[in-house]
Amino acid sequence: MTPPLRPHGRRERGVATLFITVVLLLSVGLIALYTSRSAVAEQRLSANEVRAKQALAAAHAGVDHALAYMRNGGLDHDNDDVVDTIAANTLTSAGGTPSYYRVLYVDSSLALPICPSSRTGTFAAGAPVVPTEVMAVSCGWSDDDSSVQRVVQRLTATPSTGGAISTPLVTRGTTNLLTGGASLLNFFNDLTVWSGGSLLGQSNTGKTFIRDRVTNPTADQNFDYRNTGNSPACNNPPGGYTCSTQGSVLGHDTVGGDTNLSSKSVDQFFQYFMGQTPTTYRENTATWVVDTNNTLSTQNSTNVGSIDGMKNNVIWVEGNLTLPNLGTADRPVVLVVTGNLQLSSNAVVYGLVFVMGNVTGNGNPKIFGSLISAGTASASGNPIIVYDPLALGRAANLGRAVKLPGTWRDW
Ligand SMILES: [Ca+2]
Repeated sequence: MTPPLRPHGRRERGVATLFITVVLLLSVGLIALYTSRSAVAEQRLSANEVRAKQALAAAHAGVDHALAYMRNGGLDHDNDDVVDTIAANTLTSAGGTPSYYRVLYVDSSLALPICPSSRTGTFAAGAPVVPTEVMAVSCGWSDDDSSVQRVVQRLTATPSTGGAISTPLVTRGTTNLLTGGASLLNFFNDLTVWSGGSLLGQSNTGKTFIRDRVTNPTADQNFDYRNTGNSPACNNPPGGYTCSTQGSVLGHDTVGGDTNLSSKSVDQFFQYFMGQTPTTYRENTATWVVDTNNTLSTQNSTNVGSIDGMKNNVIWVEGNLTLPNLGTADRPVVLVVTGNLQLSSNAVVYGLVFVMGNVTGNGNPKIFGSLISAGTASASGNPIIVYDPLALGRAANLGRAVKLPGTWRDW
């Protein structure tokens, strides 16, 4: 008797079904595994992307910090001739995850530092030697240091005068500066006083000096034109100079009663020399604003002492000022005083001094550059003003820094 075939065929079909089921289950399992793996990878990718964005945003914040710092007092706030360092910063987001940045001012002629993988790693570069134009190199890190991004941006100062100034003393009103023992010197051209008013009250000790064309036929900028001594005298002029005006005998180097100056309003007079209206200049160009009257809505300080010894800044003083030491030959200043300027000291100033009010006093200051007054100049001391094209040239580009367009890069 042959055994029935049916059960055997049923068993075979059962095995096949089981096999297919197992294969299907395996496939589903593999698909599930694959999907979950790629979901994890995607999650990781998007987390990386979030962290990269976080780091880049932090790096941008660093550049903005460097720019804001430079626009408010320049690169050397403590006047030690060393470019300041900006401390490392932590940013906290709305979600509570922190990010970090460190930013350096770097001389654009030097190699730019790369960002360390850890936010506490070494990040340093040579200090800039040209303090009015620098590269800001900023590194940003994500919360876990897994992403680090670098942003580089050139920061450059803007013009701080309206054009070349060629006279040691300019006044819109009367020039009475030679009443005392003032000495005005110009080694480079034959103009020492340019006045909208008359030149009054010269004493025998007030004098002007111009270049001695016999000993110095050319106006060489390498000549030591700043060496005037403490009390230059007409019968013994400083080296390279010759006396032109003494007492009431005015030399050809003095111009009085010029209606081109006297017909201007104070604002027009300011704009003529500084290239902008006073308000625009204060808001966009001044790098340090002192408000002694406490009438402005924004200022850097209300303490006039905050400007003592400043270099490489465009200083705006709202109110009156007694002239302090300011600038050096290499790091001059632009000083704007909206009130009166008192010369009662032995201050030494390099750069351009612009006074909206009157110049008064009786001190013995020295100004290497130019003194411009929208009022009158009447001082009885022994001020010495030396026209200084080198200091003025450097003072002409000290305005509030901007990001130089086209110099941004995130690598
Ligand atoms: Ca410093």
